[in-house]
Amino acid sequence: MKLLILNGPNLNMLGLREPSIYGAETYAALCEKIRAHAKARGIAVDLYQSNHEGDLVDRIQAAYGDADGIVINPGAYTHTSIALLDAVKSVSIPTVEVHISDVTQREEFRQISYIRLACVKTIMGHGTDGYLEAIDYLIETLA
Ligand code: CA2
Repeated sequence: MKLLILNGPNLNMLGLREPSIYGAETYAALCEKIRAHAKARGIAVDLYQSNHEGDLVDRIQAAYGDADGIVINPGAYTHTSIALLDAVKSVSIPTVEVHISDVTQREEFRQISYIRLACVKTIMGHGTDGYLEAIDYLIETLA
């Protein structure tokens, strides 16, 4: 089984600013945590982060026929991007939406999620452990 782990804009800045919202773990440490978890579960993971919407669309399309599931934290594109929604719909790969923070407790503009319309599950407010929960959920449901 192979999962694609996608992160959107500014998630490469994790741990460097706003630790009260997003925690102190860096993006590199998050990647290591995900790789170790995947190894322990006996699955393969591809990790990709981009600050550019089109790059994320390209990476989702490239997963077609390659990845069995997608874990995506689209960052701020969660709240704006119909292009990412359409990309996930177009590949028909089971996709879990992850947010480090609990966006339901934040600003009004974070209350809409376009990507959610194409996702089989949303995990939010569990910090970076949410990525591992999303991986476990996909392993269970795809098995
Ligand atoms: O809670 C999440 O995971 C978010 O997807 C993070 C996004 C935000 O726009 C979403 O509403 C919720 C922000 C990405 C990270 O931005 C940083 C900003 C400052 C320092 C570190 C990361």
